[in-house]
Amino acid sequence: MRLTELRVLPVAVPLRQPFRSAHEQLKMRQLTLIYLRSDAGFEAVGELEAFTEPGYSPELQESERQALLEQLVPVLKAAPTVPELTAESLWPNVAGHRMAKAAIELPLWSLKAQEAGLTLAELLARSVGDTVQPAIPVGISLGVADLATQLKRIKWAVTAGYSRVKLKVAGLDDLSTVKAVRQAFPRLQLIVDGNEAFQLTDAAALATLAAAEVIMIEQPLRAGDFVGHAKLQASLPFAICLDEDILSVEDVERVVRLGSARSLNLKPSRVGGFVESLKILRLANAHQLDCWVGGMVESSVGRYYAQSLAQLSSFKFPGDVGPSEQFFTAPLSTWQPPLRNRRLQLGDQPMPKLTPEMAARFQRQCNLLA
Ligand code: OSB
Ligand code: MG
Repeated sequence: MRLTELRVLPVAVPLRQPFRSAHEQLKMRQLTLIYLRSDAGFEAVGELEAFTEPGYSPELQESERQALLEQLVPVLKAAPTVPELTAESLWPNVAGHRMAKAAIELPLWSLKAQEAGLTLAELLARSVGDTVQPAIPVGISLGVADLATQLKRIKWAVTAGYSRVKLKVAGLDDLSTVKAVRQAFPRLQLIVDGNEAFQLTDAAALATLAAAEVIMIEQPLRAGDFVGHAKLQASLPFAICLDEDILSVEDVERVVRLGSARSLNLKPSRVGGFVESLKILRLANAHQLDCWVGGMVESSVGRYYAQSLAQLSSFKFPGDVGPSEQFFTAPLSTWQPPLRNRRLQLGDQPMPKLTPEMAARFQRQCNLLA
């Protein structure tokens, strides 16, 4: 396969309501869309998922767009054909910049799937000897808010068909909200996301969440603290799930070796693409680490990739991969999978088509491979 076109379009999409985490308050989602066209005429759009604030990751929209334009695209342009998507990196001489790499690697997988006459989920499943689920239960991530707001949101989410709720917390004060939510919803599948807000000295306070029957807590401590997480995991009666900490399969090896977590939130953009994601999935499966697919407040375009990965039967726990309508009013694509009968109906989901307006804006951007 040869690439004939690569176009880049920065967009800013307003959120319905601010999305608050321990890192930041997100009001406007800045994204960079990447359009690819192959010599056979297949098209795919990818999305650079980095944020504009440096809380979640040091990779920012601007820095990753620059890396993409100045480091990644020239390598593609110099290559006669697109190499196989295997364990070998497409950019062996570029360190880091995982979100920039994923913004191109993911749509390359979509092109390969279209060439092979497969859905993206089928191609991913074949690569690891897995099967595809036509419909999947999904969870929802709710930003930090007071109890009344969370109760109202959860009532809506349960009615809308979500199977699991994740409550973001920004500190010890928010733990009482989690406990009160449990009182109001005795049977809800409930998890908590700390986004690095806690310290090892909070271990006893965090352990009290056992009474609220939370299934897991995501990334309670600072990223990089694999030893701290191992100590905390040993003292908690429920699972730790790592998010910010997992950038590569080597990080997962460290988790296994140290016992830092029992669950992993896998985001293809955070780890640099699907090749690394599948390596992580294999290793997690081999060590009984419960792996599930996370979200990055993607548009419907970016969500397609996370949803396709979540279709693999290895993923049992509901991911943060519901319709992106949760966040945005104006969709960038013409179709999104519906949440019906408490399942996201993915079926043979094709690469989403941009709205005519978005497609026209893209065509006005220059072809960087010309
Ligand atoms: O910590 O999982 C996180 C969104 C942005 C950055 C980090 C996280 C999140 C979410 C949102 O929780 C999940 C979603 O996109 O539905
Ligand atoms: Mg998280």
